[in-house]
Amino acid sequence: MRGTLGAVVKPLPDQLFIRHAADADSVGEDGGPSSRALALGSGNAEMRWESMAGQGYHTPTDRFFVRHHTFTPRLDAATWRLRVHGRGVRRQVEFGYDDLLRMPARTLDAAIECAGNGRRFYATQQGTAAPGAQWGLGAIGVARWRGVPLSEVLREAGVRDEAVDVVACGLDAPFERYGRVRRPLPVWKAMDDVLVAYEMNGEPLPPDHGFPARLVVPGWAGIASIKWLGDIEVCTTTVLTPWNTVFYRGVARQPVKSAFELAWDARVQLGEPLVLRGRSWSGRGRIVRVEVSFDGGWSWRDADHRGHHLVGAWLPWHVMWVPDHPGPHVLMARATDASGVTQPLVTPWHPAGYHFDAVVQHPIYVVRG
Ligand SMILES: Nc1nc2c(c(=O)[nH]1)N[C@H]1C(S)=C(S)[C@@H](COP(=O)(O)O)O[C@H]1N2
Ligand SMILES: [Mo]
Repeated sequence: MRGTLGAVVKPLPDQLFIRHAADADSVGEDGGPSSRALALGSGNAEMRWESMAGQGYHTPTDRFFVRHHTFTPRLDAATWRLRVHGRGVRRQVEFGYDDLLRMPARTLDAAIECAGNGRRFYATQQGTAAPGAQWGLGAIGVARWRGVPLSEVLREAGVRDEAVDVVACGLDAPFERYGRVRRPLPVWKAMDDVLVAYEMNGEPLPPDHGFPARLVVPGWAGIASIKWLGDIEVCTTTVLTPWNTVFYRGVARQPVKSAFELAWDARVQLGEPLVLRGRSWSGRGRIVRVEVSFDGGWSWRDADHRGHHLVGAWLPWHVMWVPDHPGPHVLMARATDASGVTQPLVTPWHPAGYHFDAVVQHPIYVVRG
């Protein structure tokens, strides 16, 4: 038994995270409300992008964003069970933690990104605030996940031809009046590239990220990647849950986005050559081009990259720049993905603030040395 009790909640230091206090008055979209917001391991925290500077391809676990509807449950791997059942399978099966560890394992480098990532720019760039946690661009991380393909888990139960939706349910506390956090996946996606992960960046999954096991659904909105997995129901009809009707309605694949590995309002030296770094990603395929503007979008320059880019993860890039006049500047980066979509300057309004894919205006100050 390699498992432990999921008892440790990770610290969220201010150098690595921006916390989003759950607001008791906000609607229950991504981020709120929760009167339990003061409980240990509750609430939401996004990664500060400057904390990715100098890091490798993956987001270190200590700075990977955290998004809970309630709070981190303490689960014991020794008694934990994953149940697979429903009309869409031939037989009900149960897996313990050790059963999963004994099954054929796969490693997957993939991003998890909240559908509400970038929500605050609806207010700051487009003048109309969307309700919910006011995420900047830090509600994304890329980790090396290891676990068992969901297709293998489902095969043990014998998937019927009639199967339509696969509903994954978490073991965390019920969210308000909506019950346990759960979300249907179409069976084709469930059988395609989804992982039942028990490891993150080479360690057992930490409690905040779903110990003992979670789904990792590449390219899709974070809500699909159910943490603290306890139950998978395979259904023969389309399923409606609060998490595809009241919340996260109509979101599946994530759009294309870009971020600089730089603090907001960063100070840079006048006249000093600078290598600016960032990353771009899309749930619809690889990034094929990244352009950067230093003059408010009048002119654009191609960023360089080494082509290290996995489907379902991100492309790191860099660009040289010599700031030639002091004062406030705006940096902009825009990416194009393999589906041919380039980040627009304005995102169409979304009432829940999902899918903000417009070019983000990143303010910096050029100062004399
Ligand atoms: N059981 C359960 N799974 C969940 C959630 C939750 O609150 N409970 N939050 C979802 C949402 S909205 C997101 S964006 C991701 C966040 O994953 P992370 O906290 O590991 O970054 O988990 C998803 N899975
Ligand atoms: Mo999310």
